[in-house]
Amino acid sequence: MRVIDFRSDTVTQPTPAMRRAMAEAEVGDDVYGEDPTVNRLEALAAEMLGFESALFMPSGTMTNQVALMLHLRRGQEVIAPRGAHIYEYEPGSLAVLAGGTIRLVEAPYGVPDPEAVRAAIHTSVHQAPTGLIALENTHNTAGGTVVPLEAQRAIQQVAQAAHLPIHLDGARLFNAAVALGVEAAELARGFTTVSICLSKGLGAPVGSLLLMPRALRAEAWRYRKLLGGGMRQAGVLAAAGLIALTEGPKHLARDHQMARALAEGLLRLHLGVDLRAVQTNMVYVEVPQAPSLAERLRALGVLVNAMGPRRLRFVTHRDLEDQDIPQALKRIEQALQLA
Ligand code: TLP
Repeated sequence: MRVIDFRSDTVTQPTPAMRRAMAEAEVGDDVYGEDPTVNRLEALAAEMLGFESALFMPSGTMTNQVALMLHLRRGQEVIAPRGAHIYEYEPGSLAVLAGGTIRLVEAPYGVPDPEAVRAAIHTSVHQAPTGLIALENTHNTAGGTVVPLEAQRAIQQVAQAAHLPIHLDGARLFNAAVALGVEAAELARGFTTVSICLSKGLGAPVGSLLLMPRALRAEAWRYRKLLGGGMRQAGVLAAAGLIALTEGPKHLARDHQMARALAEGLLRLHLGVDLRAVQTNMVYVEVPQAPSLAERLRALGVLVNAMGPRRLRFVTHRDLEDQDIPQALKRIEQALQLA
């Protein structure tokens, strides 16, 4: 039985072209800044996203955390949308590494109201001072939802007026760009720092990049080192990353179509799906007992993540075949009958 894996877009395998590029990569010691393939990847990412500089790291968690360390002083607060990955799935790293705390603002479909962001900024000496505003695009726990450009610009203006830096967790920025039909650079513009992941829908085995102004790079480099993120001949990874960055975005529209078809199929099975939230490559489903349904699905060869007691998450990605969607729907119907 073919196993259909919807747990995440991180499960994608490197393509044959990536594996070839990895085998043939020209490498050097990146801790000396001498890996030509890493240097090429960083230069290309900076150019594509309209930034002065980029730094390659092993994970999205590390790029986000280095950004938080850059922007926050001990005891400062970051304002972030409810459900933000930096809070929900980076296990206390903000407190441990940056010494920061967080203020979450309501964010229906991942989009905070700019006025609520403005109101959340602390200026009183009796409260934790605000040091940073953060956004997430696409917003994972809101459904892989896209932050519209007008909302983004309004929140960036709030940050600017308050002289605050603004960070974007753009782990799936290219999904947002494809959904909105704009260049990723357009969505990256106006942020102080942006983190992007090559290892999700873009298909690389490992790797994320932090985009930033040149003036922040030396400090970011030091924090990456502090976290143990110096990777020596990392060009073998960057070689796959270069293919992910240039070829990966072309596959995302198909991922989004598959998510849509899956969501519509799940609705036909009378499952709780909010179609309005299905904007990219994720489908969240409300069910009474998510972990036990996930277990039954696993037994039928469909892998999904239970994100809490009553939510299942399906993520589509390039390693799924067209037939997998109707096939998965059949197996899901079967699992529901077993309940
Ligand atoms: N998210 C993972 C899990 O941690 C939930 C996933 O499968 O979706 N920002 C966002 C918005 C993310 O969704 C993720 C990964 C990260 C950052 C962290 O990236 P990695 O896993 O490379 O540290």
